[in-house]
Amino acid sequence: SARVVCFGELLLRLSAPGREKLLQSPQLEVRVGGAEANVGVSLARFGHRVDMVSTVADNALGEAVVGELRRHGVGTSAVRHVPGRMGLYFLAPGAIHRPAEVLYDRAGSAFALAAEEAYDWPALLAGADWLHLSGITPALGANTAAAALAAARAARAAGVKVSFDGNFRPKLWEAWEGDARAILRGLMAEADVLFADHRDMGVVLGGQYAQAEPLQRVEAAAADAFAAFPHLQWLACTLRSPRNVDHHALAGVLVGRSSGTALAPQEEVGPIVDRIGGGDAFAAGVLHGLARGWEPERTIRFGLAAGCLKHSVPGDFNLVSEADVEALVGEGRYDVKR
Ligand code: KDG
Repeated sequence: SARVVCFGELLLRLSAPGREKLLQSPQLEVRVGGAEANVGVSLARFGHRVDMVSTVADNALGEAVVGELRRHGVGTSAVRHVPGRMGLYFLAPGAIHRPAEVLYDRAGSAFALAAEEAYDWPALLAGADWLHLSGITPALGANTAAAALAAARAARAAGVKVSFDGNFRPKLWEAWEGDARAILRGLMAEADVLFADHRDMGVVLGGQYAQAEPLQRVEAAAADAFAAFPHLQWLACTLRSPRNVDHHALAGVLVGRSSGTALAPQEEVGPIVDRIGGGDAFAAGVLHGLARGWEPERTIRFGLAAGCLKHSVPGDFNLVSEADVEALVGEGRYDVKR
């Protein structure tokens, strides 16, 4: 198994039950989330040794969040507890003709305010095989943008592979007028594995991907990414076809610098129980395959099946095992030779 360090904000998610809107709901359900933590929980459940690097509030909420990660097998000894507040997000899952609502309440969180110097990266990365981080952390402000870049550079210098999920969140960048293009470019330049599609690459590289087929757009974006980022070996994404608020179809794409494109055929997903964290579950599934040294084809099928399975689990975490994912891969369309 691999040793993986995940760096990012731990959030409390407060969601309205059922189909309720945020403005009407008399009760909110509390869950733990955060894109990088979601990846970490999946990887821990797949048998890897995962450590979270983060900063939480030194109060009962911070303690609860850290306890939840530990419960799912993620190491939390590198989480800093400091005076301050936890970041929150509010969610109403939406209903017919009404999209999901996500409200962030995380400005000035303990994580967002932590200075770059708060993290001793050479020590935190000692013995690690992978560092996973995402475009959410640098979108939170100048401190976290600097910290994310320092982490990625330290990993590169130490021979730790860097996995970066674009996770482009315009709302967060707009709040502080951060230069998303320049900052994400700097981070992607350190990445070995990139989770990004043609829209993300359009933001970062300015490319116009107008090819007729979604797959061609991704392949064109991947070619630009390989040209721009010298360390990059893999680019992965899902292709999503919306059906309705309860249902979409997902296909998986994994493009290798030297191995070409591997595809996981489109799967119908629905009725959806909870789609938050689906992208993180996909990323974790792909990282699992890469860490195991599987063929690209097997890797992308496992990644897509992991992402699909997440849609059946309430909360942000994909609380499934490798065997659960393999069982889904084993069903017909996910016919993987072992
Ligand atoms: O990918 C899921 C994340 O969006 C969720 O956990 C919340 O980290 C989060 C964010 O910043 O949106």
